[in-house]
Amino acid sequence: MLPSLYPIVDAANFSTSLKLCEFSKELIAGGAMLIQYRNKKGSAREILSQARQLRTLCGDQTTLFMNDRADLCLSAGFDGVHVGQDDLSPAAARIVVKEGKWVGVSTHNLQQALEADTTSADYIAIGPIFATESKEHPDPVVGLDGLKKIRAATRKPLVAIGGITLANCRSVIDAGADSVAVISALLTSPAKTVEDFIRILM
Ligand code: TZP
Ligand code: MG
Repeated sequence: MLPSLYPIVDAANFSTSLKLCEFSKELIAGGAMLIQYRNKKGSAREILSQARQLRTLCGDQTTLFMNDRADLCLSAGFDGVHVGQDDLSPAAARIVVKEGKWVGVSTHNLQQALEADTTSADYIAIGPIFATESKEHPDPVVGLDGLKKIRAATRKPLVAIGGITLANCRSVIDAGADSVAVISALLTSPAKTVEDFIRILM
């Protein structure tokens, strides 16, 4: 089962690997059970190096997902891979990581979510729910009404993403999400903010 809070550590927000690792430790100190590592700009070697550092510092108690890259998920000893609409399909990612690892897929509208529902993906991410500045060229916002329609269309776990904050996260869960994925709202006071999210989402 996915935890209700799904923090994403985006390398774009950190000037060094050390800072990225310190931030990730804070998330875990606050109670994060899962982290997705996202690095849209690094080379495969840089991504693998940072991912291995994350794996080492997290130990086995934190579930780690690799964004985009099924191969690097395996190389870094991560627990799952999260693919988008332009990455390997969920079926192709599954062939790489096999059973026993998580495969998640990003969707941005009802049609994509319906398509993802037919795959072996373990969960479907949907967003942006609200406006976001953490993604280049984001798709149109889905909104809470859009999320409710997608909730009615699939039984797979739903991870909502995009513009989610302490102030609006409860409404996202109430609209049918199983989990909320968060980037920017965790950047200030990460440990305390994770604690606050978890308390609100309980
Ligand atoms: N996909 C849809 S919105 C988004 C991604 C990766 C960014 C979410 O970041 P934030 O800062 O929580 O809005
Ligand atoms: Mg992707």
